[in-house]
This record gives sequence, C-alpha cells and structure tokens, in this order.
Amino acid sequence: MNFSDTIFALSSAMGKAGIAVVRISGLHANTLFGTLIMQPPAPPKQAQLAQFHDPERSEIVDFGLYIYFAAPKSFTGEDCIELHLHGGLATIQSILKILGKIPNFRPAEPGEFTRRGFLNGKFDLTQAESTIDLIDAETDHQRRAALAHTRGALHQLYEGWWRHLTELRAYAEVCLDFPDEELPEDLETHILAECLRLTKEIRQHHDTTPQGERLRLGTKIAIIGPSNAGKSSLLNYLTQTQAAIISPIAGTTRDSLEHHVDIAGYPVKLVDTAGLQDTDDPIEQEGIRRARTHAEIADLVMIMFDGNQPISAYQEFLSIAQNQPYILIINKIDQEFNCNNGIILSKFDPNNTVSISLTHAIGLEKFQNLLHHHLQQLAGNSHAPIIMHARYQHALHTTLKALHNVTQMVHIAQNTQQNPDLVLIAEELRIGLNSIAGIIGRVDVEDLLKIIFSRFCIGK
Ligand SMILES: Nc1nc2c(ncn2[C@@H]2O[C@H](COP(=O)(O)OP(=O)(O)OP(=O)(O)O)[C@@H](O)[C@H]2O)c(=O)[nH]1
Ligand SMILES: [Mg+2]
Repeated sequence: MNFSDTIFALSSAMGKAGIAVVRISGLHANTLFGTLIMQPPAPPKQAQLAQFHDPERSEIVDFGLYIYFAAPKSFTGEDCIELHLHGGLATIQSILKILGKIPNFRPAEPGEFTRRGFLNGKFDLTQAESTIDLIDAETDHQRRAALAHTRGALHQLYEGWWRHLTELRAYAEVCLDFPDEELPEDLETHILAECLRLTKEIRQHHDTTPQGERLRLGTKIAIIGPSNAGKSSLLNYLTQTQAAIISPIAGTTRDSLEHHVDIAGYPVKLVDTAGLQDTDDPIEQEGIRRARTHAEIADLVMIMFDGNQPISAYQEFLSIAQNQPYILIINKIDQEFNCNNGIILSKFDPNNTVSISLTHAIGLEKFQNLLHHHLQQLAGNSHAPIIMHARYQHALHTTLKALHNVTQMVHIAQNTQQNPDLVLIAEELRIGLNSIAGIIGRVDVEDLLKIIFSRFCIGK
C-alpha cells in the first residue's frame, strides 16, 4: 500500500440517490482546486458551492458542494476533500473517471481511509474497528455501543491498563539493577497490589464477552411449553408478523422456527418450538428433540403454559428454570384459571412470572418490561464498554494469565521469604502489556519504556 498516493472513492452507497459523496485524501488532494474545482480552496470544514469541471473536455460535469479538511484535522489526518454530487450513476462515474486521470491519484483500497487515519494517529484500532460496527449496527443498542467505542470508550480503558502495566514493568526492570539489600522494602507488596487491582478490573471487563457476543449476534430466546399454550402466537406477537401458523389443534408446530427481531433495541434470535408432549409420531418426536436442544442453548427460555388447562409433566420446565434464565408465561388469562395449577406455578420464581392473554392483549406491558430487563442483563446496557470482538477477549485473556503468573511468583517469594525473580516478573509483564498493545495497535512500547525509565526514580 503506497501512502504517497492520493486516494479517492465513492463513500456513499452505489446506486441512484439524492446525493453521492466522493471522498479524496492525500498529499495531492489540493491539486483539485486547479482542475476539478476551479476556485481557490474554501476555508476548512465549510461547505462551499462549486461547479465540477472535466479539464479534458472543458465541460461542467456537475455542480454541488464540497468540504475541504486541511491536514491534520481530517478523518485520515491528511488533506481531504469531500464532494457532494448529484447521486446519479453517470455523474458518479464521470467524476471518478476524471479523478482517476489526475497524476498520483488512484482509487482507494477497502478500508484505506480508516487505515490512513489509524497510521496517522487519529484513532486506535478499537476505534477503527468500531467504525465498521457502527456502519453494521442494525439495532439501537448495537449503535450505542459502537458509537461509544468509536468515541474512545475502549481506547481509554485499554490505554490506561497498558500504561499501568508499562510502569509496573519499568519498576520491575529498574529494580533488577539494584543489589538485593537495596531493593525497595515494599517491592513485593507494590507489585502484588498493582497486579491484583489490574486483574480485578480487566477480569470484570473480560467477563462482558458473552454480553458483547449477544449484542453483536443476537440474544437467543427459545419459546417452549406444552402444545397449544400459545407459543406460536407469542412469536407472531413479538415479531409483529404471521410467521408462525397458529391453530387450536395441538401439535401445529412440528419444527423449530427461528426469526430475527429487534426487541427494545436489542437484536434477538427468537425460536418457536414444537409443543412438548408424549407422541408416537416420529416427525413430532424429532421436533420435540429439536425444541429441547434450542432450550438448552438459549440465553433465555420463555416457558409458556395455558393457565386454563391442567399442567402436567412440569418437572422438565422446572429443571430448565433452575438452570437457565427464564420467564414463565401463563397465557390465556382471558379464560378461567385452572386453580389446580396454583401449586405447580408457585414452584417458579414469582418475579419471573407473568400472566397474559395474547388474544385479549392483557398483561403485555408487564411482560415486555420483564423481557427488556432480561435483555439488558444478558446483552448489557451499552453504557459500560463491553467486548464486541474475540480478538480483544483473547488478548485480555493472555494479559490476565500473565498477571496471574506474576501474582503466583510474588506469593511464592513471600512464602519462602526470598526475593522474587524480577527477570521473570518483568518478562510476564512484557507479555501482558504487549497483548493489550496489540488490541489498540500500539507499536511504540519500547519508546514509552525509554521515556518512563528516564524519569524513573525509586528513592535514589
Ligand atoms: N383464549 C385465548 N386463546 C389463545 C390465546 N393465545 C393463543 N390462543 C389460541 O390458542 C391456540 C393455540 O395457539 P398456538 O399459538 O398455535 O399455540 P402453540 O403453543 O404454538 O401450539 P403448538 O404449536 O400446537 O404447540 C390458537 O387457537 C390461539 O388462537 C389467548 O391469550 N387466549
Ligand atoms: Mg406452535
């Protein structure tokens, strides 16, 4: 990739639209002010109306707005120009063709604007990656999390840990040069306290991995229960579709039906399943086997009973409720409640139980509130930074392992009343901090160590 080239690309989607945005970035971007835009540059960051010329044919190709961003105050850190054209295919093609003929100009490669911004220190890797997450976001909470990360929420967190680990490593390395009798008295307690503090903070964040995964890919919710309870009616209600067939005939749903839906800003994979009942029908048996598998792997199980019918064989549902997050839904409360069910239902947590009628729209607000509460628990509230990428999780796992090793070494030294092996400790800290450096894309670890060393002083 050659960064002395000036790059250009259509930054809005290809296709007919009111406006198309073409972005140009690089050393020679300003030459456009003598070719395509025949006027001196407008003040930076101000929209300016202009005619766009084809210098070869002395023809005006389009007129529209341009915004000039002078280096380094642009997304890429280079001189940038954004052209706001009429969004017709012929206009876009003509402008791209003209740009391609200008010396030192070439079409941008995928991600190249962002890559230049990263290499010019405009943002770190977490911010670059979350820019893609922001573009991909399909629900409100996905958007919020990605926006927070784009604005540096993860960067601040990781940069802080990286800094502390660097200082700790520098401390361990400085101590290496001291004769044993001159080592600081609090050497072990200081290293131990810092390691434990960092471990706690990093672990807390590391443990948000499942939440991040659910926010990215969707929380898996399985609707299970006896036949005819209203499970498919619930799927249709939540998806606002007629995706599932509903009928008063028990055993209507024979296979699992998965539907992706946005519930209160959270992406959800909702699965309607075959009713659990005794049957000799091999197809229905397979449907029930699948229902059980979906319940097992679900993040949240919605157990649904018909309050009007006697509930039998409830043990399986109770055992699910004891092992997984669940909501117990008593449906059809528009009909007479079967009082014999009271004892069985009391075995479930009343805080996780709602009574509703899907056909008569009773209790649905309470049900929605309970569902939102569970989704928030499972997929995060998108205020605290959470891990959205496996890359971060792996890296932090390595850091936690390194911190664990250091803690062990210090403990052993304390128990045997010997000085800890500072060479090994410094090496573990190096592994731990390099792993975090990899997340944010820091390459100047050694440089920073030099700076820290130069002003380091432990009572000497
Ligand atoms: N009275 C009443 N009937 C309901 C309610 N909810 C659903 N039903 C009816 O109950 C019957 C069964 O509904 P479904 O949604 O097909 O039930 P299911 O649990 O998916 O049934 P299977 O697929 O056979 O396991 C249908 O006739 C629905 O119209 C309700 O709140 N009140
Ligand atoms: Mg059904």
